[in-house]
Amino acid sequence: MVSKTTSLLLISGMLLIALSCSEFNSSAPDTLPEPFPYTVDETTKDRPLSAALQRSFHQYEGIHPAENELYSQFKYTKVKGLDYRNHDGTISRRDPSKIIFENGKYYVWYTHRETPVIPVGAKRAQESNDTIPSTDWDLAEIWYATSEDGFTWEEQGVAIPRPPEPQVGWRSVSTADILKWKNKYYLYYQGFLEASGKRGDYCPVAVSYADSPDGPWTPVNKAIIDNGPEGSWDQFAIHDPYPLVHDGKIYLYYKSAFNRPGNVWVAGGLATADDPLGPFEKYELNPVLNSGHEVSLFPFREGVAAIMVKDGTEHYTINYASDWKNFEVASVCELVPIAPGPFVQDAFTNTKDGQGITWGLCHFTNAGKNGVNPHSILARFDCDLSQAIHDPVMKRTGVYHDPEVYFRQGLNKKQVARVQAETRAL
Ligand code: AAL
Repeated sequence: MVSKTTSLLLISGMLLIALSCSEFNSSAPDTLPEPFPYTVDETTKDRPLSAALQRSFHQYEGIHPAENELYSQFKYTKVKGLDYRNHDGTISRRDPSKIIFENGKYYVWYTHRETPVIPVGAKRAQESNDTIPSTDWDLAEIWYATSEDGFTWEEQGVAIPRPPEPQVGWRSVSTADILKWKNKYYLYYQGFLEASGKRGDYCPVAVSYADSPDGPWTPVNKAIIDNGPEGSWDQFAIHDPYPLVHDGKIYLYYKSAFNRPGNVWVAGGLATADDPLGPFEKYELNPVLNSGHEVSLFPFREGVAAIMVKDGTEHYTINYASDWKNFEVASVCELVPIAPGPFVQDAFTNTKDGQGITWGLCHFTNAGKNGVNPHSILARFDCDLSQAIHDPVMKRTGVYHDPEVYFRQGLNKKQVARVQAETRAL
């Protein structure tokens, strides 16, 4: 015997099937949607859309880059005031920190290498010694400069020298970034205990603190963010420490490289702490950024935005995470600054409405030639990744480069041979 409930269920099931069949039939050719409209309005986003158009309406802030606060072009200016000894390769400045405004001027910290000879290169790192650097950031110190206008910089000298062996950073200190917390200043940086390139670019993160951005800096003399346990993605290197303040805590993003041998994957992680000297707790779902050779972020609205440079699937994009952990692609950019150190006005204000950025310093690592005068230089970039500024020039797409820029990306000999063989095989 079929119970009353079972027969009711059967009837409603049949009804549902009939209904969904009629829905299926209703998508027959005579009811195809209207063609996509010439003029897009408020209702367009709700019509049936292809996958790419779905993204235009639902993933990005606007259908046009001009309507996307997290899209920008980047403009570049040579900075004044920094001498490179005629660019002979013995002075290098690279990896600028974020910029802060204190005592009526801008401050930046960066890797400063001043060595009697040029670096031998990572592949020949075994030839490095106390005076011969392996890489451009070996045997380096953290220096700083100040500026009244962000274009002309006055070098102030060393902030963090190399401590004596065996303290963390004795071989080299590099790639610093700044935190201001309860009226004290903290510089986080890579502390090398061996010449970079010997086994890889291996180092933990160290920290020094001061009462003034002009120092004097007191080193903590220990790794403040340790490499991960054996077998984990950040077991060998913690690079590019980048602190911000969010939710009353220090949010420190960093980068590591892993998956060797194979295609090396460069990704970003997050470590948080209640105190600048730690303990730092790594987020359990690290890495949180899937791309980007250098780490550069800024509070934006309730979340945080990340400039993704060079490496990885999402290189040359701006990523955004409203919860500071789960990042999505917010825009695709070009000529993105390398190793950007932006001026982030609200980096440490615990803001829930981050204003964004309009400029900063970056570096060019190919200011000289390998084997001749290799070194890096600092440069200024400008952009409109800011809520307050609306600069239509920065929202254009498509940068025209000289044809020579393309032709410099020529085929190598092996590629030419391959191309010729392809033709012969036809
Ligand atoms: C940079 C940074 C880190 C690396 C090296 C020096 O651009 O990612 O600092 O260790 O390259």
